[in-house]
Amino acid sequence: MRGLLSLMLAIPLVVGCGDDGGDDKPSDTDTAATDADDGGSDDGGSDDGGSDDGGSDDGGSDDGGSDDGGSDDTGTDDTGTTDADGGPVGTDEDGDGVTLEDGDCDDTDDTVYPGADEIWDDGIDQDCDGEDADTHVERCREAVPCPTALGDYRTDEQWDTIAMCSTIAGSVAFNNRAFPDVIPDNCLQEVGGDVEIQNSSAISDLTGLSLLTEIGGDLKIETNDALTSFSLGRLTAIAGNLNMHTNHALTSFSLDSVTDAGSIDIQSNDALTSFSLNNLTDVYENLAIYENIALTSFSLDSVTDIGGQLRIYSNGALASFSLDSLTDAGSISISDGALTSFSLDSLTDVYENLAIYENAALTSFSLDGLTDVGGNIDIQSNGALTSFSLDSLTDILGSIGISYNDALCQSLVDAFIEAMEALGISASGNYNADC
Ligand SMILES: [Ca+2]
Ligand SMILES: [Ca+2]
Ligand SMILES: [Ca+2]
Ligand SMILES: [Ca+2]
Repeated sequence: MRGLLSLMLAIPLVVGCGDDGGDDKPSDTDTAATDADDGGSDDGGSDDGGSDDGGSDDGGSDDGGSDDGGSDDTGTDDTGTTDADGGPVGTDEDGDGVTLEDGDCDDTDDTVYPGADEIWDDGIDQDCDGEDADTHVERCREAVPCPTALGDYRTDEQWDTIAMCSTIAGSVAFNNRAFPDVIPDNCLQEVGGDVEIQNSSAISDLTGLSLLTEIGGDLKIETNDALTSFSLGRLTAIAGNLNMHTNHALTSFSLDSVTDAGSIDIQSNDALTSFSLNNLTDVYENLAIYENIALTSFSLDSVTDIGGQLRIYSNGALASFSLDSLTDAGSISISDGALTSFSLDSLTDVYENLAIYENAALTSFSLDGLTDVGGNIDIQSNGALTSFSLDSLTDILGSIGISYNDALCQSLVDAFIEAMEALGISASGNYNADC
């Protein structure tokens, strides 16, 4: 029955460009060196690429009883003759007097070894104690939790009062400020309420907040005309919403330790070309990405669940996106004029509606893992669409409507409707191409 449900013209559906053939995530980002599944066999525990390399684990640390330094293996030989950097086990390859096995944390750099002189604030751990020496971190070693009563912080004087606070229970706001051009370094790690950075014309980065690990409320970064990029690499939790909008100079941001958030709204950042939320797995409410006119692609390939709406629309230049681990979403709406492909290869369930409409450049799509839709499926006004496939669809509470797709043959729509009706699914399709 699966074949009957495909709707195709001469162009065959190709799911996931760049699939490396044997693995379970056909995304264009996976490679044999980094993916959990290389070459179609199992490297989650014992076997890599079909040839066993020692009987233990080459997923991360120790291969065949000979430690390769805690990093990944080279894919060649880790049975006791080659270590992580490709040289023989037990040799001091950079000549600094210490081998990997004896604790050289970078055996390709002779300025890095246990006991080496640490250079401050360069991002490199020279003395192999596990971290770079960081003035900001060092100054905040004496920081203390501050009481709830301190409340919100909006002026220089208020910021001075929290300079040595490691946690506060209230919100912090840095709004409506022309100066200074950076948020002062502070020691905040946990903020119980919101963190707001809004309407500030001079702030160019957020390094002053770089120690933040948890936000109990929302993170709002809105209408800041000079903010060009930022990274909050320690931030793991945003209990409320992430709102990023109308930052006209913002070209990129990364929040790579954040694992979950309430809603995420990325909107009207005119210069945004990339963002990175590489560890985000759960969005409890909505994920919306819209009207970011310079954004050409994005991937959120760790996201597995979106409790509310997924909405991608009106970005204008967005040619592709992928959410390849997403299995469940409340509803999905995709409407973007430059979109030529999208990848939702793990999607099985949409609890309410699925709408794909007014994607003028989209020629085909496949949602072959989708089995259940709690509402309607609407495929409408996609002017270039010639094929799609919904090969696993078995259960729809609402109906399927396919209309005003000017390049999609009505005869194929009719065949699709017939196949749906044979499954007891209500479907209709009108005003498609007469071919
Ligand atoms: Ca060495
Ligand atoms: Ca070294
Ligand atoms: Ca250093
Ligand atoms: Ca160090």
